[in-house]
Amino acid sequence: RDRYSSQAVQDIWQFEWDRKDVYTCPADTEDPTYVLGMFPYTSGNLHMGHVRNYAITDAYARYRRMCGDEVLQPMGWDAFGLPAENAAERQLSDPQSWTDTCIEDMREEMEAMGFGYDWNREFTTSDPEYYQWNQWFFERFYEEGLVEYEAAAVNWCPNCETVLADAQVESVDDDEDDHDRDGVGGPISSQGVCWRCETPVETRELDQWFFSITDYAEELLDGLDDLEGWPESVREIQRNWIGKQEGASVTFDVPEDGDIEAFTTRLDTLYGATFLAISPGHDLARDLATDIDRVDAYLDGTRGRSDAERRSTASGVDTGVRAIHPLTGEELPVYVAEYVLDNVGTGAVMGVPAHNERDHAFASEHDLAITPVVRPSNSAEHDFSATAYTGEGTLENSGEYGGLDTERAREQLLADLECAESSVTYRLRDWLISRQRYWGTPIPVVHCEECGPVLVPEEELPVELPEYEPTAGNPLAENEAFVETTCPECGAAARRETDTMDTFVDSSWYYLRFLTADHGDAPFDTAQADEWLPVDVYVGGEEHAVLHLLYIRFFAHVLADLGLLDEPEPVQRLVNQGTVLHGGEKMSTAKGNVITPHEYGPETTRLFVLGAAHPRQDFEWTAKDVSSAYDLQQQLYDMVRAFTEADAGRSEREPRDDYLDREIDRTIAATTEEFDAFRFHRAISEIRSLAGVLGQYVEAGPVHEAVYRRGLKTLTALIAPITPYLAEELWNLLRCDGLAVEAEWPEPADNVSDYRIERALIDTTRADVRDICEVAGIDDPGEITLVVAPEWKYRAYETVRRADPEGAVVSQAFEDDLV
Ligand code: ANZ
Ligand code: ZN
Repeated sequence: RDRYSSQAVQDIWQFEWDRKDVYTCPADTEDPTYVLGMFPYTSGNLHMGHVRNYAITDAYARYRRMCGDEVLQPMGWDAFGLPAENAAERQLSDPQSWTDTCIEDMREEMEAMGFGYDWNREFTTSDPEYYQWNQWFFERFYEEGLVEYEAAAVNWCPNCETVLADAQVESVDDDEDDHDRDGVGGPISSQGVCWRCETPVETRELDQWFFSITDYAEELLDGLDDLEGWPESVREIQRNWIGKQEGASVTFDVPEDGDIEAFTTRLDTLYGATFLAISPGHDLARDLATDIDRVDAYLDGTRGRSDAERRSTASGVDTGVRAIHPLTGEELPVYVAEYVLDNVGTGAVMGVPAHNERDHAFASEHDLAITPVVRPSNSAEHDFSATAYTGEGTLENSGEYGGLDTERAREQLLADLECAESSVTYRLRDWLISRQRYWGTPIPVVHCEECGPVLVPEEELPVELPEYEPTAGNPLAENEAFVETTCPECGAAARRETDTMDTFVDSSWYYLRFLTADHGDAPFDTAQADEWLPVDVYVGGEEHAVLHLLYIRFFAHVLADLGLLDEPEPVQRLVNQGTVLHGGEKMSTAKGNVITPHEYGPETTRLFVLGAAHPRQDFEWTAKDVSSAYDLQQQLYDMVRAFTEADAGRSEREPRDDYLDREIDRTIAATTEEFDAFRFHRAISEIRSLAGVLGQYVEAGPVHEAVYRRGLKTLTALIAPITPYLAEELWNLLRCDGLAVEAEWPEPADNVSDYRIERALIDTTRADVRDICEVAGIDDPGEITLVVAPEWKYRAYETVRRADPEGAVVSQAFEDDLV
């Protein structure tokens, strides 16, 4: 008998799909179901992670299309960024041609995989037609006061010669390119390594461009509560990343030098403050450095250290300045200390060594007083000279506030004190978008000696990338023709900004470009966006929980405030997919355990990656499971071939035809439920088990022509979203009308309520079924019609319990339904 091979038939079916424009979503469609997979970096070939991502997306899109929805499933290319530039350097080619080659290859691979994209909407982010809108957004954000240009200590990768966002710095033990898997702990960099090349990251001070995402901290936090279609884990990671802290800011009077505002979460410990500490970047520290040499020297010594290093040192310098304690009137020494971070809170802390570990370490180092003011509630003795007590308790040594519990004391002090105001800080930092690299969107700014930074006028956009010239540093900065320009405001000679934008800017709004990909006078058509958004389903790797998925929300919130979008939340339902493992490790070129999608043929791969596990879970690539995915296709193909070649069957009904009809209905109902919930692995087991039942049915004697045919047709339709070429072949063999991928999703008969229970029975082992039949007095185990009849269900349950004393899966499923 013939072997089925998708490679042999894919060209024919692709031609048919094209001819009938199956995947085109016309512009006048009313609110299509927008199904989107995170578009790929053009960094080489499709890898198994892409294939899994897009197989999930495509199966769902195809399922919705068969259900009768208009579907928008586009694809494009995230082409800017380090991967392209580094690869271009390695291969002694320029990023543009290298990117073009990647795109050609990847598009071909996607087509071979049978993904049904609307290619009319394709675009590449490195094309000026796309990135001009990044520049346009930059200018709108600038006008809204959402862009800052600041000298800042930044993470610097000496190998890539670029600044890295905090989240692009990995801790050393992280998996390769699993950057920021958890994201918990906030965007404070650690002594990490570059997420791309694993070189240890250094710190440098540079003038940088930032998007003020912190202005949206509260909104982004609030919005999470309503994102019910997002996994709770992702929402929690975003909450931690935003890191809202409620507390108070306390103003300490500093005679002669004004005052110092300190942020604290523990106002209740105010009586225990024995010193103040300000960060090296604090305005007062910079002022004092001009007068006091030892402060100046100290500041010099702290440059170039990461936040994490700073957090764990007790170094500091007494400025000699004294601040007044607002309650006791005592004079408190003011230190400059590294452990106080520049951009957290107000950059100043009140030091309470008795109740804060870092303050304790600092006080021990500098011989400062440790004054306990909170007694632990469990009244256990605490050795304050050894450690701080950081828990809650009862106030002591705190004047009229003594005896209050800590929470009450915070409220009371806040109400009473003039110098204390309630205050909120966030761990979230502004989004550093500057990159000192060539392959990105040029930041549309000109630096003029007279006028400072000036926006490039809108009519002069895009500022296009000049041709690539390899250099040691940033090719843009070395390119005099690019750099030398005139000031748009005063006409004097000026220098063009040579930083390019973080590639995450490109991906923050690309889903909007797909709506109207050739729109000429705006980034997207606002009316279309209001109709078609939000994205109904967005599928992508779980490692994007913070960076991309926070930026995409930030952009939409800003665009909504600019009046360009109705809805501030871009994505209704988010599906995060887990990792494909091989030999227990993530597949990666570095580990040499990569399996390319084409080693096994497109549909075997699709069936396997969807069948192996729930999308959320990691799974292992095993040869055994792959071959069982192959066998399923062959089994279906053989069944249909045999049917079309055999003599006509019966036309009068037998009881086992009723059973089969019922089994077909049950499979439809269950598979539909599984597709709705993205449980393709369970949908595939349903399909597999119906194929098994059909096999037994054939073996038991002559088939009822119409009933059996319905079984085969149903199988074909149910598997069409997963193996579309195979489905077309079977559909064609069965002489059904039209294309399988455009067929109507099958409907079950009405009375499907008992299906789950019946499923539970059928899922029991063969021995269990025999037991049930024995108890029920049925001779032929093939005739399980009687067993699954509703009136039997309770009795059957009892039987299964006896057959399997553990009762595990079966009784569980029963109990759910019987209650
Ligand atoms: C006084 C105090 C007393 C604090 C106490 C805590 C406990 P965590 O520690 O994560 O809860 N803080 C404020 N600004 C800072 C900065 N720029 N750099 C470093 N530390 C800073 O964060 C809140 C605490 O971090 C704040 O509350 C402050 O120390 C410190 F028994 O103030 B606390
Ligand atoms: Zn000027």
